[in-house]
Amino acid sequence: MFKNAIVRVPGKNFADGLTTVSLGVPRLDVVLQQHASYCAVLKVCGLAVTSLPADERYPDSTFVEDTAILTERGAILTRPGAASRAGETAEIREEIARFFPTMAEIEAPGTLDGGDICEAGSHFLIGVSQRTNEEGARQLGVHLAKLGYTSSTIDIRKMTSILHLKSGVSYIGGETLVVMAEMAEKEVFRKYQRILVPLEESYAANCVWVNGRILMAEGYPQLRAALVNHGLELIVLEMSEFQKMDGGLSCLSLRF
Ligand code: CIR
Repeated sequence: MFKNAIVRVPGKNFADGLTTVSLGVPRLDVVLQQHASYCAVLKVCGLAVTSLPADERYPDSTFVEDTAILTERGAILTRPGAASRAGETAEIREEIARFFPTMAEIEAPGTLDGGDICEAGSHFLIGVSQRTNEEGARQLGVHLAKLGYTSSTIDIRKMTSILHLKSGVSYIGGETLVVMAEMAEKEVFRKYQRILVPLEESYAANCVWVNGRILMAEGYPQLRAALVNHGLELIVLEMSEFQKMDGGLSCLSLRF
C-alpha cells in the first residue's frame, strides 16, 4: 500500500523547462488545473499528499519523481542528469528526510533520474538513458541490493522517442507491465505479463498504479480498453500541458 505522496506545485515559469517535443507552449492556468486534479486523485486513492511550493529557480521541479527513489525499505536521493535540474535534489532532501531520516545518494560521476527507475515488486528495472548514465545505474543497483532488492538495467539510449524508461513502461502490480509495443520484446521484459501500448498511443505507457487503481492519461482508447479488460479500475486524467514538457503521470509525484 502506498500511504504518501510528495508533489511540487508548477511554477509560473513552467514553460521554460526542458522539452524535446513540439506540442506548443503550456498554458499556466491549465497546468495548475491539471496539477490540482492530479493531487485530488492521489487523495482519492488514499494518499496523504505533501504539496511543496513552486520553486521558480527550477522550471522542471514539478517533476519531483526524478529526484529520489523511495522504497518500503529505504530512500535513495538521485543526481539528475540535466544540468538545469541538478539543484532540485538539494531542495527536496529535507522533505524526504521527514519520512526517511537516513538515505543513500547517487554520487558523481553517476547521474540518475527517477523517471528511469521502474519498481516492479522486489525487482527494479533501471533505464540507462540520456539522463541516467551507466555509473548512476550501477550505484543504484548497489544501494538496492543493500536493501534486499534485485535489479536489471535496460539501455534505452537508442530509443529516441522516450526520455526515460518509464516513458515507455509502467508496472501495474502482480507480474504485469504496461509497455510500448516497440520495446516489449526486450529480454528483460519477457518474464512479465505485458499489456502492449500501440505506437500511436505511446504517451499512455506512462501510467501510475496506486492502491489498486490505475491513473492513465486521457485520450488513449486502445490502452484504456486493454486495462479495463484486465479488470483494473481506471482514473483518467487530462495531461496535455505536462505532455508538452515531456512529463507524464508518474513524474508528478513521489509515492511511497
Ligand atoms: C525534463 O526534461 O526533465 C522535464 N521537462 C520532464 C521530466 C519528466 N520526468 C519523468 O518522466 N520522470
